[in-house]
Amino acid sequence: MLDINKIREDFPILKREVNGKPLVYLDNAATSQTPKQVINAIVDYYENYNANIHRGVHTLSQEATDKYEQARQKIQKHFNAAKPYELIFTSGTTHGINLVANGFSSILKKGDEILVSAMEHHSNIVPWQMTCERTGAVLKVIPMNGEGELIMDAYDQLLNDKTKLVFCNHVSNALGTVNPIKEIIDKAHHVGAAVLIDGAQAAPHIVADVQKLDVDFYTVSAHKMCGPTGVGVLYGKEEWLKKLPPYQGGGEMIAEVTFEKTTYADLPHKFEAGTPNICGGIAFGAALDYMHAIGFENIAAYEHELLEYATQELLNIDGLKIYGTAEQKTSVISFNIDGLHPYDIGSILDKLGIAVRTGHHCAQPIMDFYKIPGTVRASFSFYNTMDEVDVLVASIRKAASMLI
Ligand code: C6P
Repeated sequence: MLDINKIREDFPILKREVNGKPLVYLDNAATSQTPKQVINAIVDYYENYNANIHRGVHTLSQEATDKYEQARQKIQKHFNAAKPYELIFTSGTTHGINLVANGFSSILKKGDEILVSAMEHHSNIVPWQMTCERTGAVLKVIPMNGEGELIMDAYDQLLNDKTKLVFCNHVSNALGTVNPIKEIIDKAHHVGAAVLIDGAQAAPHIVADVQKLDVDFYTVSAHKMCGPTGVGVLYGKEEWLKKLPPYQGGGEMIAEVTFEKTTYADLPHKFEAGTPNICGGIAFGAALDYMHAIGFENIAAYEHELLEYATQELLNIDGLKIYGTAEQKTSVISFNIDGLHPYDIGSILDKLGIAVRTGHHCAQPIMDFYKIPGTVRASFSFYNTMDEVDVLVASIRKAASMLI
């Protein structure tokens, strides 16, 4: 049992008003809010040991380096990676995917096939299209059904010895579907293909054990799991990270540089050119500490209650249709109301203090599948309350009555 009122005390922003109403923050899938424990870690860094890392002999630099590398180890432990250097600090999920997609540009050949799920975020589509353009590899799509679940029989049909890579999100940002990634990974490995899982939307709710999953790449953003923006992590199996060329060149990623030739640093530095988001990495570690103190199982159980209650209450609203009705879902509800534009509903909800996301959610192919311009998306976190669900439902009814 979580003490939600006590948890809410950790999030200063939840006390503010928006348009004269108490803030009801239901845009957690876009970015989560930041507890004071994480804010304090950021302040502590800038007040006490702000310095560049891995470079200086001076005390501040060594302290910052130690804290940054401790954060990497916390992240390693969280994802149960075999080695700390299998975790590459990035600016977020988008960066992690681009790093891998760029690396595969030098591995894929004309006619190779790569499979993508029908419910990807644009950041797990566009980098691969760019890779296909460069290499002549072919992108094929694993289709989904009306519930927003992948059609696994079709996946079986698509896999063959030309398949070199499969990429899929663990959880869909627009639908909330939890995909059967273990099955996806095992089947891909059976034909010798590597797998990249976009964990951006799973990470706030589900702990992924990368060794148990046997996944080749798994990537997340800190800002969706109580951490700051501009930092994330790419997990890659050591053998893959050794095989891929560096993504960016610059300081920190080299062993030796002459004008004739450069040799690269060992992992993880080979992929970490330039001064990283030092404070962000340390704060990411603090965010993981915070979430573990609450407990991911407790979080998942409570968010499931929020999902069930909100789904049931929303479906009582005339003309409301939910997109994404998979059996396995996180606390994301995408919906529309007959005859109303999602943007209009979102704008009225904002006037009533409620933050939701409207539009295509950077997943246009999903909207095309349902032949809709977009949805209203309410996404819940462990600091949301059942009362906030009631406020959301009453406010949607009000918005609908104003618009119809
Ligand atoms: N989705 C949403 O509102 P970045 O921006 O790099 O931190 O994460 C990109 C990303 C990748 N994959 C998935 C499944 C995602 O949901 C996101 C980010 C936000 O749904 C902002 S578009």
